[in-house]
Amino acid sequence: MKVFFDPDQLQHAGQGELSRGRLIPCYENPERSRSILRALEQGKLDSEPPPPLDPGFLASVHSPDYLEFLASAHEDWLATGHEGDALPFAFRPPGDSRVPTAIAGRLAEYAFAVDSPITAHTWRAALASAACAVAGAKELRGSGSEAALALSRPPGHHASTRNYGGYCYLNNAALAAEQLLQDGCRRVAILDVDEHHGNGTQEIFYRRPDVLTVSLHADPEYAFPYFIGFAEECGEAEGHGFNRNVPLPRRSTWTGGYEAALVDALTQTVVPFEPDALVVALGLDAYAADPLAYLALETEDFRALGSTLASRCPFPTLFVLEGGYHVEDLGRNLMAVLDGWRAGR
Ligand code: Q9C
Ligand code: ZN
Repeated sequence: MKVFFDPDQLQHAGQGELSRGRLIPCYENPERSRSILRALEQGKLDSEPPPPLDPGFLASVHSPDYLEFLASAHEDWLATGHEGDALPFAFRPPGDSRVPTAIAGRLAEYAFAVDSPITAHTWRAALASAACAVAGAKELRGSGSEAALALSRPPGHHASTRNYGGYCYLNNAALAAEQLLQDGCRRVAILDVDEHHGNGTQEIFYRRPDVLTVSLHADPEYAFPYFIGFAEECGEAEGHGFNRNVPLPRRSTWTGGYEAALVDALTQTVVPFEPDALVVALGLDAYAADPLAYLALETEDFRALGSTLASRCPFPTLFVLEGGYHVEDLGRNLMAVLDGWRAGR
């Protein structure tokens, strides 16, 4: 299985985030990648850097004003007398329609959460992260590979057309899906198993029938991103019927609901869609010991998740890394999914 990773991704390292009323070191940090690289090495899997992205391709998912903002946000932040990481401290009051020009206002315009620092290296890392996902997509189509893995970091599934947050800036899985369509797929399914709802991915494809979006996640009734990810959101207009949300109760385990929900989503929604390729937005934060855990999967459950996907979804499959914040066990949990997947094929 080809694995894509670019060392530029290690350069995105925010100073801190707010958690439960305190400023703490960022959960989404470069050690996550290092944990995975160590596990790959032990499993004798090599990674390779992706070719650079065609910058115009980003516009297949994101709006030009948003891309321009991201590319210069940190420079603009420094140029106006700020220091450290660019972070929003205001949000649009309901009803106000003006688009701000000052950088502090533009951060408020484009951020939907305050958890995602923009550093001097964020743009370059986000580009490299997206490039991994796009290279993985090309690998499925170009080489006819059965599977590929994009070690995308920063993650992507919370980023929508023109908003960032939840540690995500560019929607890597959405860009991969667009690349798959461009390379001849008629239909692409995105299955999101990160424990948080993939709000960005849902929004991007909400009115389209060519990309099916299915997300299993902690119920937004109690979990981030709070406003979206409910079962009644089914898609709109032509996209009606092509979005499915499966919100799960707090601390759901594999045998206590997760497996049944996954099998149902695969057999009732993903497989009948007959996609030409499957993109798995692979978050590992449903791990019971994850510092952000709402759900309660164990390492062997990730193996079962991999084999369930492999046996029930006979489609070329691209794994795109999303969340997962238990740094020490992250690599092991990722390898469990891959081992399970190989065993299940
Ligand atoms: N300080 C992904 O897993 N913020 N994003 C938590 C706690 C939201 C997670 C705040 C978590 C977003 C890709
Ligand atoms: Zn997550």
